[in-house]
Amino acid sequence: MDGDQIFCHKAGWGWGSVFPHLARKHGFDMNKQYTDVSKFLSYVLRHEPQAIGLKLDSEGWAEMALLIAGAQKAGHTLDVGLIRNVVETSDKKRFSISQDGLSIRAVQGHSTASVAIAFAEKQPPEILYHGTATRFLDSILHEGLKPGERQYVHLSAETATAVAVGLRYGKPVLLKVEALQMHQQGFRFFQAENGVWLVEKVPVEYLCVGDQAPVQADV
Ligand code: HQG
Repeated sequence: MDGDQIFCHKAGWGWGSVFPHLARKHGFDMNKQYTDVSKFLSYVLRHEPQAIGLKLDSEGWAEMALLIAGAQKAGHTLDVGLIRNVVETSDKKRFSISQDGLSIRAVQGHSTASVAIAFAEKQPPEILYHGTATRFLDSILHEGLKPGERQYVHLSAETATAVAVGLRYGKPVLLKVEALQMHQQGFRFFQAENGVWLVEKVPVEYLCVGDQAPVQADV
């Protein structure tokens, strides 16, 4: 799984978000602070809510107050302002906060079985992309793309995002997915609110490596 499993155990995240000018003056690295908090949120809202005694509903929502209290007990000081800043500045818009401001959820990427978001089914574009590392290629070309510990295989409409995802695991390789063709043949596609495309699996015959032709299935 990705780096979102790793998070910083340092307490005292709160003040830099409240006094950003002081944070800058004292050389406090807010980017790092936000990244640490984002990884912590990914960890508890996608994978291990029970690690801080948190319960998610089936749509993935957690009560903000319980999240903050659970985090505090585990030694991580959070506050609503800091969480809002992290959510608003998230490059991939990983999280969303409910309209009443009382709840928060990860919009995709879950592995926890307690969450089953009812994503709306959607027709995908002709081609979607998946970024992976060269070391996984043999296995992928043998058995297709599988979701691993997550609930879905994640695909993106842009090559740059896919390559960045692949880079996290080693030398990146871009896979092209014949998404529309899959859809026409009965595979269900979903799109999370941050634009990430989700599908249960991608059989090998719908995959191309870079610009190559689709792979012949092993049957
Ligand atoms: C690989 C990021 C061997 C797959 C992104 C990937 C995404 C196989 C790894 C989100 C395989 C799973 C998800 C097979 C797939 N044999 N390896 N048959 N099938 N794999 O982290 O897609 O920054 O669960 O290629 O934006 O890398 O975290 O999935 O390398 O949406 O918010 O198995 O993570 O979002 O890894 O990344 P992951 P992913 P965040």
